[in-house]
Amino acid sequence: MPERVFDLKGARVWVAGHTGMVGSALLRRLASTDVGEIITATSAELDLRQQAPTHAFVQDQRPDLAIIAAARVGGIQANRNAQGSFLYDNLMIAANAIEACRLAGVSKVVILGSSCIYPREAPQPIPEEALLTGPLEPTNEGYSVAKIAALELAKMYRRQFGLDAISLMPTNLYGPGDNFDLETAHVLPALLRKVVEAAREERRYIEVWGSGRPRREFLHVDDLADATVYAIEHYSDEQHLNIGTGEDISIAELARLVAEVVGWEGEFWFDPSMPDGAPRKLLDVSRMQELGWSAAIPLSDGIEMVLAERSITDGEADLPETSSGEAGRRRFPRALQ
Ligand code: GFB
Repeated sequence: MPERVFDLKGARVWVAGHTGMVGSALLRRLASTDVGEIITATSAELDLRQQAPTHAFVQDQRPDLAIIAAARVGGIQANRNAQGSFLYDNLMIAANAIEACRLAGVSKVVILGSSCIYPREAPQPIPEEALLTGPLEPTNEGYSVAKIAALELAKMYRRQFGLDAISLMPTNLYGPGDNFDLETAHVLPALLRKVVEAAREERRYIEVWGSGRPRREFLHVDDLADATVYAIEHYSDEQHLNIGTGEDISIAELARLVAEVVGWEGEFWFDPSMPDGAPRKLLDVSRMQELGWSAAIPLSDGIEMVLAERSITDGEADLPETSSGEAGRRRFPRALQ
């Protein structure tokens, strides 16, 4: 195991975006470490798109470690329909948060991106070096450009100001607290909801967008949270790191797997009028493996874990409440209460 480069013991940790799927997984994971204090603010308390309140918050709270898990996220259709908002919101969140951390002297900053930063036709599996080597996938160009800008800002602030910022690029995520709204969800929660509802209503068919041929890699968000803590403790460099499982599956195969886990035996209708998006996005995860970390949750187990969530099995599938986790000593800033 590589040497420890950051000690979480007693650290004051700001998790930006703690109510989201990634942020709440981070709170669950951090609860089993010996961090000193977890600092959070909801988006109603602190709008990270606003520079002055973001800078004031970080100056006031003075975290030792900041994990920037706040983002505007969504599936292929949400991205395609709101490219400008995905670019603006994510750009502002990243710029304000990173600059605020630099000004407040935060010891370590973690930037979370996405595998969609890579060119549409990147070699597979995609090595980190493929960044900025070709045109992006058009359905999520706004989101990708914002995430590329964030990782470049982190890299340049490391070079110019010595900020210890690391950037992690997870593949497609799923898990508890996911978005199950069919218009804006990613494929896995969307298919899970469609199959659960078809089983409940004894329907024989469900609709799957696109051709079913694109391939995707799916990482359980608890694995991402574990990788994040591992990278915080063991990594400090400007090179961004891919986080994934190293395995992918076609959308048609995913639909069959979800049906199998749910125990539904119907058929799939593919809708070619809906976009396929990138043909494939399998990450090369050798850098993280060499550092000593690998994903632990197999896809079928992960789907079962999500299925066990009350929210999609109790008949109230739309937009389940995101959990803010049980991270123990959380403290809301007095001024924002
Ligand atoms: O997960 P998804 O929305 O995002 O879609 P991307 C993945 C694939 O699943 C696409 C197909 O080929 C979709 O056409 N698909 C089939 C479905 N049925 C459905 C369905 O019911 N709902 C959805 N959503 N898809 C997003 C990016 O791309 O992934 C973001 O737009 C981000 O920027 C995120 O990177 C991780 O993998 O295509």
